[in-house]
Amino acid sequence: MSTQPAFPSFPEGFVFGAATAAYQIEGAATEDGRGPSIWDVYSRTPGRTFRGHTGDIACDHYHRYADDVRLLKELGVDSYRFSIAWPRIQPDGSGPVNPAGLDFYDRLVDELLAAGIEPAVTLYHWDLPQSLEDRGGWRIRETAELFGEYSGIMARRLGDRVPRWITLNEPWCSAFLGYSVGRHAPGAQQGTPALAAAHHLLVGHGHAVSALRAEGVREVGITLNPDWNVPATDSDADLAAVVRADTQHNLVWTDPLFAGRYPATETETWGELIERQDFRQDGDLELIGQPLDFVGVNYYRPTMVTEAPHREPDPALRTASDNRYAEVPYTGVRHTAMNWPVVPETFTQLLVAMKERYGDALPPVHITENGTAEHDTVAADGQIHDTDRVQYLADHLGALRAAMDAGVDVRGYYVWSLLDNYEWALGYAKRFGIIRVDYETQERTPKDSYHWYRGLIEAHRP
Ligand code: IFM
Repeated sequence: MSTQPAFPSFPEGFVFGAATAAYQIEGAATEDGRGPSIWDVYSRTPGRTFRGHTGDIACDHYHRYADDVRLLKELGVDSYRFSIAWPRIQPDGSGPVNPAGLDFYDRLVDELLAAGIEPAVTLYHWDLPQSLEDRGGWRIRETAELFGEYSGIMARRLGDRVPRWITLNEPWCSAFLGYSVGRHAPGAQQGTPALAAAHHLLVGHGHAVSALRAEGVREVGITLNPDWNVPATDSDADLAAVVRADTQHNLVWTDPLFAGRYPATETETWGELIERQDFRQDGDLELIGQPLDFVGVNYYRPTMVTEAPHREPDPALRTASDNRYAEVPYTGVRHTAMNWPVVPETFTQLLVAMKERYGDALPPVHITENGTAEHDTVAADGQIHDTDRVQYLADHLGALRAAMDAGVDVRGYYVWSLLDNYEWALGYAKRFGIIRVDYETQERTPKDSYHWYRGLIEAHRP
């Protein structure tokens, strides 16, 4: 019999949770008046996703949400983080509200509350209504304003029952994977427009904060996915490459949010692409930098970077992700099914570094995602003995505890993910769940990691 890793211990009141996102689990892509999102269009475009996988059915959570809430209840979590699909609420991204869309989230929230679980809502987890993309998407300011309106609609409907609100999930992915790398919807590969998108996402966050505050909701925050960039060598060139990587991944968000400024290293990072700043307006930094109750941090792995030449020498053709650095393999450690290096102590280092940079301006932290995709198999006993995932979770929770001991104010942890689900461009090939989903039958099977996490939560019950 294999021994299970010991449970790290957390203070009383620490929130244990699990997380998902709408497009990754809901399915029912054309049901009850939902409009198309950029992910519907992108995933249906040949060659964009693994074997053409789409979120059309996903985990069929739209119909099975009550069963999934039962699994959450058995897990014993304090809180469940899920996202709202904007195109279910406003099929065209603005204008009339779709009552059936609101009703679905109403039912989900009530089911959670009846199970004793606090809902934590993410307003935007990448599924922009396609009609807004057709008008310019996040490249234009109007999208940010409309995001504020939609946030107000949701707060008015659910604000009486949802205590924790997250405006955006990982805006780095929306701006850079979506508009410069092109590996996420809408699949654009651009320069300055991608930087405008990053800025408008922050402006949208600011409008959402104002709307949520106007409705008096309890806690408001944003979820970021800061990178821990490690230089490949200690050469000056590699250290400078880390500064550019940090600027693009981290400072572009955290400096405006927590220091009221744009990063001092942006010209060094983007050169000509950031010269024209007409997407910025007076008052934006004040809007963006409104006080938050928490910051959500999603963390999975470190990145090793080295200096590299521009891939595209002509600035007019260059994308915003072409910043003279490249990722190199992180050797000597285990890698997950995503080929991500497993280095738990970097989780501590990242959180401590954020605290050192922003001091008391850094709000309390919730880890809104952490977890791993592994090569799961169903054993002869019908179970999934995902020992690598259990070890990953134990080690990262231990690293989180070390950051707290070093003075970082962390209030909660949400495992990613409750269910195996649609991993974006990688389709259903990667399994992050602590519950296995058989996509043929939609059968759910809790994995060993689910049982381990339940034990951890149980061990913290007063
Ligand atoms: O599945 C994603 C999630 O949607 C956002 N954060 C990272 C996860 C794993 O890649």
